[in-house]
Amino acid sequence: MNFSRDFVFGTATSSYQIEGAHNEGGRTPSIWDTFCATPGKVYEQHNGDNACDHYHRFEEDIQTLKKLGVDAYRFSIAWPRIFPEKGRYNPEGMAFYKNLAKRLREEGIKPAVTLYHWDLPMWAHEEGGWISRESVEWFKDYARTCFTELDSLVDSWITHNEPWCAGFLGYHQGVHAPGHTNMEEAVKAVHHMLLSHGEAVSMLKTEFSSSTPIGITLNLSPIYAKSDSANDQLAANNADGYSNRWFLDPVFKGTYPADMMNLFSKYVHSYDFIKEGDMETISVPCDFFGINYYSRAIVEFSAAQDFMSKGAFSDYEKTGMGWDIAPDEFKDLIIRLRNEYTDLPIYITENGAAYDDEVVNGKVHDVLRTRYIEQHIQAVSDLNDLGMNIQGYYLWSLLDNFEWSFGYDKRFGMIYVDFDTQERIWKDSAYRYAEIIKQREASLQIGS
Ligand code: PNW
Repeated sequence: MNFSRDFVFGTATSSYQIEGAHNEGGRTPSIWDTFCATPGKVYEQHNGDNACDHYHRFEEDIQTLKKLGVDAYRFSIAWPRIFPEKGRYNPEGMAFYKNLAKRLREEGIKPAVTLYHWDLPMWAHEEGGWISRESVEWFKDYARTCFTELDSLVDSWITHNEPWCAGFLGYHQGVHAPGHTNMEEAVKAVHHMLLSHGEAVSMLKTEFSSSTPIGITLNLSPIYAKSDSANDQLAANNADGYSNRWFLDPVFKGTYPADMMNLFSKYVHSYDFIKEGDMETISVPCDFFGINYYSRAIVEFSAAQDFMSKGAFSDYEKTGMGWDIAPDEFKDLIIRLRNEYTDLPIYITENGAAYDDEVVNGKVHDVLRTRYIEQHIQAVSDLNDLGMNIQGYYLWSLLDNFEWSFGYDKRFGMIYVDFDTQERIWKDSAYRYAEIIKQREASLQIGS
């Protein structure tokens, strides 16, 4: 492995997944609190009420970050802590993040901050949520407040995390909050999220004349057809359109893909929610591109599945989520992005794996996760040898946490969390990650 001195090794979390303290500091509910309270939505009706209690234990967690030796820590801000009601700013909520960012800096860790990692305030949802174009204005107010209070403490801004999940899992597939199953709503919600991204990027650069790098994070998955048949090829094209191009094209080319607009028009009765100038706003130049990579997909044609192609069997080894372990396909993905979309610096803002970890004599020998991480960091190194300009890697996740509809059943952390006692236990993967980070420094001292 070969990493330059300024390559960023980090780890990532998000507010609702780790903070807990759901009714403290003036926070009001988000759509995820409501979704969790709805029977049948989340595994054993788990919720983020307490999660990792990070809100009270952030000092301990910062010490863990320090011991890991990470350069950067990616966390998100809970919007309902900042604006618990429409138009009412809550300085107490902001104080938590100010302090967190300040303490990270004091410890030499760069804060990389995500504005939206899915916890939309309930008040905003009740006024139409992302389906309403007004959401763009609410998000701008929220972003402006965060920029005003935190820009001097933050090393990079991420406007949105994975609008595919927030939009399509939340409003089309119904498996994430707010649990709607309406494709027209989903396409509108995505449009407004992307618009709010563009608006926030422009705001930071013009209103704030800030030089803090800002970008968006997309979850991307390379898609392969099960066979050469024309039908399977079409299925792969459509799956790629739904998962990847519906986001890449507007952000980098200022257009939605025409083939997908056409397919979606069976559900989307009118595209007149796309106003003049919107596509220019969405495609405003950013400073970097964030990618969350977990797996690839193989699809086959199925008439019943419409544009959502059917997942096909694969004999690849799987993680605890049942996701194929595919570091080579990760390379395909990045090379494609370089060829077809962008020269911007890339950050892998999430990569990791869930497994059923077991504590034995106070230790967690997570051999499979450790190997997953090594393989993907090796892939990043290989990609950089090919000149792909990946500037950082954030491991998902620092801690076992609330894994959305899977509740606490899926553990993604390199640090094990006992959710009864809140004890944190280093898994072998955490020791290995610390070693990888350290070795990079050691080899550089010799080489330079
Ligand atoms: C991402 N899928 O979510 C999120 O950014 C994290 O909050 C999450 O914990 C992590 O990945 C692990 O899942 C995803 O269904 C959720 O394809 C679902 C999917 C992809 C990403």
